Amino acid sequence: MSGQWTIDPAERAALHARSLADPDGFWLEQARRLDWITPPRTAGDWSFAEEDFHVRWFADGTLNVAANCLDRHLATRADQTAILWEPDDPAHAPRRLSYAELHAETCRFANVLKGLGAGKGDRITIYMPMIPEAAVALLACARIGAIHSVVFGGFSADALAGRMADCGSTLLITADEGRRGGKRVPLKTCADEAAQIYDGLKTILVVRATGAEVPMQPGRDVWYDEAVAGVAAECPAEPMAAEDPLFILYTSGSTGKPKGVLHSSAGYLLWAALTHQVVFDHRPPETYWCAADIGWVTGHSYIVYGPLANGATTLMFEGVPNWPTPSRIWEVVDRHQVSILYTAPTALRALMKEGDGPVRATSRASLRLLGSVGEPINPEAWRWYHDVVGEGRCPILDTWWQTETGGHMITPLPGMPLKPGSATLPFFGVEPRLLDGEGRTLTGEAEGNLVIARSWPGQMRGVWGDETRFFETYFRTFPGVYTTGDGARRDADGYYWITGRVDDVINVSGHRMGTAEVESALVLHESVAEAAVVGFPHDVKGQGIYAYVTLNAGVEASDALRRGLRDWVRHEIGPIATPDAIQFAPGLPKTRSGKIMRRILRKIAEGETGGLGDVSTLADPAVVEDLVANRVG
Ligand code: 6R9
Repeated sequence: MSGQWTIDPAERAALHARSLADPDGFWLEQARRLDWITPPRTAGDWSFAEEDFHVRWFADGTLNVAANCLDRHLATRADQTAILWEPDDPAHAPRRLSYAELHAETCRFANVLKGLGAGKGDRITIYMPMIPEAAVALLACARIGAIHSVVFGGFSADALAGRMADCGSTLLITADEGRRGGKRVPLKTCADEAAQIYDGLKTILVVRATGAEVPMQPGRDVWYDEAVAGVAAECPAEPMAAEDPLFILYTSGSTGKPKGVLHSSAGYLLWAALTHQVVFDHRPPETYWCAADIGWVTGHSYIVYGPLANGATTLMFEGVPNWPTPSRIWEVVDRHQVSILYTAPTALRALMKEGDGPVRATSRASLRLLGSVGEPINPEAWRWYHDVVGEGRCPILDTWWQTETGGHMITPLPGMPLKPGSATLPFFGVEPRLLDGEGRTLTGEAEGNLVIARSWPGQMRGVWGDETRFFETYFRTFPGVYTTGDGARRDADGYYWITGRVDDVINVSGHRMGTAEVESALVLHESVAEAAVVGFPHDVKGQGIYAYVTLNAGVEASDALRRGLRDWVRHEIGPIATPDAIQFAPGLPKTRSGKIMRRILRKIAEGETGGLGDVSTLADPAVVEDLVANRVG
């Protein structure tokens, strides 16, 4: 160890260079971080070329992910807290599960799943609040080799049903209710509604979280606490091939239907564990807190798999950062002496609005490192995080990555010189490139499409149920490289600055939302003829959702209808998809071939009505004048 941090900038550069020059040596060495049943002799085996497209890592190795997160720690840290749970209501008591307890609980849960007929390769959907049983459910699936598909608890019954149908889940794990910011989330009610829509569901396993009375359908619904009574706390971990799928996670893309991103067992776990260890310079048994939800990839990699593989004490928070007071997040830091905090810019911007008082009212002396994820962090929020929250003492780790990448890709390591708003440099094994619109590689200082020129162990392995979609979505536009969908700029020091999505995906409060998904929901409404959705800058959410809606003939535009449409989208997808602005538009700007000109719609939503650019290809230029005149702002 040199100085305060484990890896200094010179070592970082040397390790990165080696990871690219000798990938097999580097990755086989790193693979020793995991506990293998059969250690691999091969590292990466991949080709991004269309005729020979494949991605495999450590393919001859076998292991079990849950055993890596639990069993191997029992000899050294059985009594250390594995999961430290902070409830929504600060008046309620926190819960602590030691590694021994988490192991026993996972085994019991796994045995219950087996008792319900689940096994290797089955898809199990998890729709849970942020309680320890959610993590236990993930680990229990991993233990028996079932593939979990977590659906964020804020998604609607429709969204839940669609995701279960897509991957053919017959078993759903949920809870009676969840708690968030003093409110109740009716999970079981939504699950019942989803079961009405998707009839392939055979069993709903219900964890008692709040104790609310919920209807139970005999023959289909099972209380977890009843099923687990008397069940053994030992369950052998299923040996899995490195490439066996660990989970599916649905994410939004440019098309209307979310895709089931499929991750592997070994490559994914190694990526989550290595990045968690190196980027956060993690030192157990210090308390580490990733304030995401388990429903997103950040929760998978950095609440559950990475930290537990590394023997961390991982804090799991049921609530929201600003309830019951705007000091809550900092109070939790003090209460549990958190060393590493990992959160999203949208949360920071919301808290920043409350001023420095709620932060200064707390100590935060335990903090050592501060992480950021989910969207570009604006320099103002970066400085506030650094100067006010961290009192200038903690490096800010602005980690750029995606559901598809499994873990961090472009990120600082502690000790490196930082620049507010830059995700800095690529992680080990990552080879970013910037391409212009024609696919030409840009060198030196440049701005363009961010692509990754080689495979890495944490890369997604496919889109569930669609053999060609993985290649078509990520490798068709620019042959031979992985297209991220993000734009980036590289400065004179080689630092990367992510500029945001270049496709039809918008980033609302750090959550990905496909514009086409919101449009599909809107046009399902009986009053709507056509809809076009774009993002616009929003001072807290990063981007807001702006919807242009053309009504059916004879339907009158009104504020009541506007509210109705917002509720409709909430019901169809979930609250995160609620449009911030709805503009009724008699017509949309289209080319003569009928293609909606989103560039123009984006400009109008952004309020940049002065420079609309070339509108000469429009079928009816008068449409634009009407849109500008009736902009909702
Ligand atoms: C981990 C996660 C991925 C998209 C990604 C990009 C944006 C994430 C970022 C960032 C700038 C960062 N994004 N981290 N942009 N700086 N540090 O968020 O996954 O939900 O799949 O979103 O989020 O646009 O393409 P996911």
